[in-house]
Amino acid sequence: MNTKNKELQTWVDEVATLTNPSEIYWCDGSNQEFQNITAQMLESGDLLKLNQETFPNCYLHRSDQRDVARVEHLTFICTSDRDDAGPNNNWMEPDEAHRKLDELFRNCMSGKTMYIIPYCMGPIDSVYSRCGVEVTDSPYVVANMFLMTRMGTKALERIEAENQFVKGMHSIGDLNPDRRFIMHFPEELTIRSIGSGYGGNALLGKKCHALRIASWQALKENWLAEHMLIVEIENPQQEKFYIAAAFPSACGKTNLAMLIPPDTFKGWKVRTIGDDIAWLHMDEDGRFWAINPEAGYFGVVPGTNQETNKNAYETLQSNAIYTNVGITDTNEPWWEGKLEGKPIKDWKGDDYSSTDNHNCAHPNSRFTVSAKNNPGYSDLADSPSGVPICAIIFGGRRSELAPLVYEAKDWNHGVLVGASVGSETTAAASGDIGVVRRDPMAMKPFCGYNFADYWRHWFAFSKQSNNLPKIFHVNWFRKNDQGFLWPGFGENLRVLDWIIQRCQNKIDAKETPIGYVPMKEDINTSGLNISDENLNALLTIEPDQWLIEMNAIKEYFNEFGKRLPNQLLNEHAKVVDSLNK
Ligand code: OXD
Ligand code: MN
Repeated sequence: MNTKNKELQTWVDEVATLTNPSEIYWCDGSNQEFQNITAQMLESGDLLKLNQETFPNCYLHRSDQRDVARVEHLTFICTSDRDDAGPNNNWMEPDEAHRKLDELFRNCMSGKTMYIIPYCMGPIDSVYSRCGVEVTDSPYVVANMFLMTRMGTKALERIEAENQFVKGMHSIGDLNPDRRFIMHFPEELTIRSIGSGYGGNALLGKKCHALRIASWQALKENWLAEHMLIVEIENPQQEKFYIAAAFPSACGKTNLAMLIPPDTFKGWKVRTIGDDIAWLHMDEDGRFWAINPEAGYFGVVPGTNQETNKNAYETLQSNAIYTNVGITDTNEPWWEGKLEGKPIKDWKGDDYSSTDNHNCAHPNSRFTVSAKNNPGYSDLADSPSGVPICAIIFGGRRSELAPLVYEAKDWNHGVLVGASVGSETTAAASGDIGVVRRDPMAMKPFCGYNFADYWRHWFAFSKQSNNLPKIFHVNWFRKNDQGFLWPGFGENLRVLDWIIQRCQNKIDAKETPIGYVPMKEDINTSGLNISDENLNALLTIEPDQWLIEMNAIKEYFNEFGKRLPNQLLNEHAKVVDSLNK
């Protein structure tokens, strides 16, 4: 017996019988264990040492070339009733899914070690945290889970005390995309993933547990599990504000969470609570408190440098695992957007020269680091009660239409704003890039149940509280022929400043059919080189264009048929009426 928890022991025994490993190893989460795993991966070639003088304890992992992103077409929600998964998910009948997976998992670990990773999503002592156990045959997964979660003995103790955990079974299988599945069984609190070692498919605590399974649990238990960063902003008066923001993958969540204030914002401080996932619970006064269930970052590397994101850049100077970046002549990691170094090998390990016309790092190359590496880490990321949220922001990557920022008229209108998010696709998932698709609340790939029920769940909070956060929509990605209209990165604090002042009821705004838009003079542009023309374009609403957009949104909502909450259609109709006037 390796655990006092009978259910866990029985399940581990069953998995071992099916997968037939030559060894079973229970992870304790110690530094020594991490070092042992790293040493073993260096020996097997799974990890390569980077320049240890300039990048201490940094390693490079080159993945299988067909395994570089999330695979949404192979990701399934297996509920007994197909409608519970909804048109937003791929669905398979649970028994059929288990049969298929049993065949794929049979003997898949023979000759290998099976690692048992007990983990806790959220601070160990928070009532909001939830535990899980991931069984895997991948040492890379163990090393990444060590950086990304609170794992090992403490988590196991909590599981033994609580007697509840999510069961996650993972094997890299043969990495053949034809035998790759990421399956979720929310009714059984079970995840089964095979055929991929990529973070989003293989680190089961992250997308699979903390979003897909947790969103299902949140529906049943009246909370929210969201694809949101959480950022702490302190103004010169030392008042602190906590904002949660949902953007689709690779649209700048990590950058916003680690923002560096522009020079003209003297006395402002920005600290990170989380960069990808927020769990929100309502207190007795109707305020939402958020915890970050994760303990590390799995961030997109390309574009990161001292100027775009100094904190992220510093965060990945030590104790980082890089996946699919290139290397320089001095054995340092290299990626597009890095300001120094001479790249000589690309992410595949092939010779590379800067005159080559392909990328050196994969566009979805990643870094994994502990959150504590971040110079802007907020201690409150470990607070069991979380932080009180004053504003929720939705956003997408839209080169046209969506203004820089607008505020929803109230919570229910904000649910429409979130449900209507559209964004151009990125390299974080396999498939076409740059195509606008609906990504409600940035949860399209991550909501573990029918979006129609999800939106109803969101609406229900308006009846429970008069103290809800204000809801906003931002777009950093508007373009004209010359490029981006807004400089983004640290300058985004100018928009957060406006949002905070709106939360404090300090300033007015212009009412438009789609929501409240800033008066031009209320966006602090001091020290910013932006033309009046661009600022006007960023803050102007084009009713004709918006009517086309609202039509497209309605068509999308219609896919959800009778299950769609009427409230969503009412909110939609209100905006359309107002645009028609
Ligand atoms: C991520 C993603 O890795 O959203 O966070 O794909
Ligand atoms: Mn994400």
